[in-house]
Amino acid sequence: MTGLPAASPSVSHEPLFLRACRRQPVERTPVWIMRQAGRYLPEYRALREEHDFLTACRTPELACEITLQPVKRLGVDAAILFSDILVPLPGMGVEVAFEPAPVLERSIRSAEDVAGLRTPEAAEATGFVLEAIGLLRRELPEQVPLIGFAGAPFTVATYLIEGGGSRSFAATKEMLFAAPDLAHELLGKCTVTLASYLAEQVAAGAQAVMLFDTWAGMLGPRDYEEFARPYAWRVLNAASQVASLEGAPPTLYYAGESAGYLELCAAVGADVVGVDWRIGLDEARRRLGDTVAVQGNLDPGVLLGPRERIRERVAAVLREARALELGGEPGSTAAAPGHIFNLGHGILPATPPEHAEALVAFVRELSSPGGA
Ligand code: 1CP
Repeated sequence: MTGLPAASPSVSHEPLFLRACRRQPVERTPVWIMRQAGRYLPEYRALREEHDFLTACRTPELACEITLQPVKRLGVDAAILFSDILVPLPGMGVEVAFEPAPVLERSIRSAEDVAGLRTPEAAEATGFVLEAIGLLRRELPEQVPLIGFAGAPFTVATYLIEGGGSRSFAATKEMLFAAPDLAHELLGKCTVTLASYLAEQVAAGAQAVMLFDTWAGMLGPRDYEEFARPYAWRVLNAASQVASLEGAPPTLYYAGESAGYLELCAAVGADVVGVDWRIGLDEARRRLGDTVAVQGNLDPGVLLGPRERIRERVAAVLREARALELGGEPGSTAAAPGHIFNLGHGILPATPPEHAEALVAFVRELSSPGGA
């Protein structure tokens, strides 16, 4: 042995969230909330009165402060960088406005449009994100790891093709089915950009990375296999290969409305698969197998109901997470290995902040030993 401190053989000092991502034992279920920094928080709205959304994303001190807001108020077990999946687009050559829904300066539909897109290095195009990560690693408590994130190539490509959000995704589908080669070229360019973006976040200090494939659910399984999964795999693979002192970062993958193709989501190769409320966690676990951790899956709408209902529904999610664990007492809400508590999608802006606080407190209480 040298003078270096010995590496602890036990992992129990590792933050709960990182242990759950790796399916290691936990004393209680870690919890965080998708879109936990945002419009339901009065402190966020106050800051947004003085700064517009993009300025907040592009100013490391502001992004850092907003990221910390829910950590301070709610006591969540992970922080997610305050940014947006569309922040890399200006670097590709397409400006974005948030009104608050995103509106792109132009849509990308022709071969010429695709050929004109740039694939910038993250350090050049989005250095402010990397700087915010550096600030956050100094500010965050040791037990609260920082999640970096990106949109998955398919989901980001839908915004480029549609020129913003969409309900029918008609322009996207037209490209997929009328010009599949062009779609693959566009997806390839998004993949190169987003792989660099996510890998650089890890190099800057992100301790886990999450890929949002929010609109993948509008594809049938066969088209998901062709247009979404391989590109998501490439981005996560690039991020997980970045060597850091802390080892490979756990990877999380969330696809919207994924109940119809959950097995395919597992094949993206992430350590954690996000699940929404359209499927029970017990059934999700059965279909995903036990080689991945599962994150979810409370309906965000439950937080609009009263505290008693929130407690009851938190207990139900914890019980479902446990249902398939060997040796678990039936009906117990004690922490299930490989489960991270979250909503099944982003928190709604109308949510009373006290209800988000209650959610975190209930998960802590009910999943702790003797808590049920
Ligand atoms: O006015 C405002 O303050 C802007 C509202 C807002 C916020 C707070 C937008 C515009 N984006 C964000 C932050 C954001 N977006 C975060 C960080 C906050 C946190 O989680 O704590 C993250 C992770 C995202 C990711 C994001 N943006 C996704 C994937 C996750 C999901 O919810 O499915 C998607 C699809 C977007 C696009 C987007 N950006 C903003 C809006 C309103 C939308 C959705 C619009 C649409 O329906 O197309």
